Amino acid sequence: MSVKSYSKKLGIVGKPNTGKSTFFSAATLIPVDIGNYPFTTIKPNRGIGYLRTPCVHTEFNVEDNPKNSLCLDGIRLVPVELIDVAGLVPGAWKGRGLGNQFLDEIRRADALLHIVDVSGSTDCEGKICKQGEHDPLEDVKFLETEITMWMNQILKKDWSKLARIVESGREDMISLLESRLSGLCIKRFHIIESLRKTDLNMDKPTLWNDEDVIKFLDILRSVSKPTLIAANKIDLPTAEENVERLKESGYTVVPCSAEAELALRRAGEKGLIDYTPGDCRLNVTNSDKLNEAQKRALNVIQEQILFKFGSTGVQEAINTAFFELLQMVAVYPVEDSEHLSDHKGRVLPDVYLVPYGTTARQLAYIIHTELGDSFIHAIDIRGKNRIGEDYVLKDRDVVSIVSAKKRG
Ligand SMILES: Nc1nc2c(ncn2[C@@H]2O[C@H](COP(=O)(O)OP(=O)(O)OP(=O)(O)O)[C@@H](O)[C@H]2O)c(=O)[nH]1
Ligand SMILES: [Mg+2]
Repeated sequence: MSVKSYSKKLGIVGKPNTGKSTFFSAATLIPVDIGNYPFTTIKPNRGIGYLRTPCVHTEFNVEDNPKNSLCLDGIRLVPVELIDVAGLVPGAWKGRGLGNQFLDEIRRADALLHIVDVSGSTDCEGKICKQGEHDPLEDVKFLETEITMWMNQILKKDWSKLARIVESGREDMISLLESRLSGLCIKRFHIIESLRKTDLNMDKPTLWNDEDVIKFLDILRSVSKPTLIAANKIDLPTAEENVERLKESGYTVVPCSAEAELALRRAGEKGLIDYTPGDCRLNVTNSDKLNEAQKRALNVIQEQILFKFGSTGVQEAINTAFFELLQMVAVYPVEDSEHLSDHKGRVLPDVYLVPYGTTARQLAYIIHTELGDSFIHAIDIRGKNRIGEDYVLKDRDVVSIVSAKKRG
């Protein structure tokens, strides 16, 4: 199953030894190196994880045949791209550790999932320390600084030249920044939104001092690389209090145990348990094949993680990143509005993840340029009514696009 180019990428980031690769492996079921020491990962791992959303087939009382996604007992799993990168240590923007290599990998990420060791049992460089000794809030601040300083380094070289071009009236600030930062997946709307949030004079950039530039880039970072905190290792005793502290500090935080999720996914894959990622419970299906230690481990996960937190948090983190941070909606285009199928008769074949604000006609263009060009109107299957090109799609909409041309 491939992830189409319209899909967004989630970068899994953080200092070394926090559980990034464990999270990645749990989400993708790709076996990768996991180790209790810093810099286990050097080369990035890329893979496909899944968003979980209730499938509309139950509501429409039809049997579906998914093509670009999966459907498990009424749950649609929509593929998304995940990138697990090497750990980041303080000063990475200057090249410390695997510094720039790491930062270069997250250029193409649309959002970041910051895996924090919330138990505080690894120091700022990822070395094991006494449990609870390290403050995870420090890690959150440090990652932000590193990314802002990295952006600053990219821009600083040419800043005075850019500022002079703007003041001479040859090009405006937004277009200049857009072309300078396009390689970082920073779009025009990110720049406009960030400039709106500053009180700096954008017609007089030669007056901006170093601090002003950094202040602006800090805003641009938060707008263009929205970040979710995955408070990992909640299974350790020193974690809980830190989860609360992180939440109180205003960040979007999802408590999780990547290790527990990996154990459940592997047991599920072997047919030992019945478990869909994101579930709040597991069912042992093959108890004879489990030894006593495995039974105890599953019991601990059930009692101390699933019952207590509602899930392992891995699925919730991926869903929150796409649905809340990136404000995506999942829509089901169909060709045949009566049978909810494509031209081959496959029922509810595809789910498209599109940013909130996408219109019916824009969806047509995403599916096929020709479909966008020949768009006449669309049908909202749920409401059974005709919708125009400017209709803004909502999450779980099922739409059929009526066009002037029939696609072959
Ligand atoms: N207790 C506990 N340990 C975890 C959890 N997730 C990962 N670990 C452990 O943390 C250690 C580091 O895990 P990795 O996934 O290799 O961490 P990483 O962040 O990818 O590390 P680098 O690649 O070195 O940056 C391993 O010993 C894991 O078993 C968790 O949820 N709970
Ligand atoms: Mg790793």
